[in-house]
Amino acid sequence: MGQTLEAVAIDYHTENYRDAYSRINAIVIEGEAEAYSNYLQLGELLPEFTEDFTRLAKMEDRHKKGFIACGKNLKVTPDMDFAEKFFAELHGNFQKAFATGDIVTCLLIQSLIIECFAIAAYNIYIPVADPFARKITEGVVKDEYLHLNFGEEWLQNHFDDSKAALEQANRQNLPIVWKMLNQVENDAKVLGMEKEALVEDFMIQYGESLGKIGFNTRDIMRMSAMGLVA
Ligand code: Y39
Ligand code: FE
Ligand code: FE
Ligand code: FE
Repeated sequence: MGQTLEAVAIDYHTENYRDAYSRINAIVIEGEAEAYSNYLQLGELLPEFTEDFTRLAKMEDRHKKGFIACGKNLKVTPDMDFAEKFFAELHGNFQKAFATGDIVTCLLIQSLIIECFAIAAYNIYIPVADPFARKITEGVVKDEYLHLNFGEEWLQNHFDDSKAALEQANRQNLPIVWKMLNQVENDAKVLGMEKEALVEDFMIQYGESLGKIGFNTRDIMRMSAMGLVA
């Protein structure tokens, strides 16, 4: 018998799939909710851009609603306690930075790290998603590129004054992302998403962003490897 090359069909209705989905879906819902409030807070820190940030925040709120619908469609109850803990460390660092008016760290956490994490996750998810979630996620990921772009542009325009703070914030926050990824590695795999693919997509996106902002290749290598362990 000759082997045929075709995608392995995923059964979206198994207990195993729905259990994993209850955590991944919750993470995405919580992430979108936090992104909403992060952008409103960024709008407070940068009054000349309040309108822009409010627009981005509204998109995040729409994303959250879309992903809530994806969970409902699969009759999954999102595990929001898990998701809140999942984001706690990054969320805490954003709040600390906000409290001291540290715009650069807030932008690095939300607009670079979290947006690149979202772009990687959504791009890897789309080909293996159920048809309903695929459609929603395709719409969402387009917005995430706009969000990433907005942060990149501000940081590019303030690169000389932000460089040191960006390096420090990267050193503090990038290792948290790798820990987060390890926590969901198994659940992601159940959904058809490989950790290696997620890391690769994140690295490409994040590295490209650092380059656009003004870092050289050597900086990018050093910064994106920060805290990465196997
Ligand atoms: O800007 C945004 O909309 C980001 C909040 C959303 C982040 C979603 C985080 C996705 C991580 C999923 C990990 C699955 C393996
Ligand atoms: Fe079905
Ligand atoms: Fe979003
Ligand atoms: Fe976003």
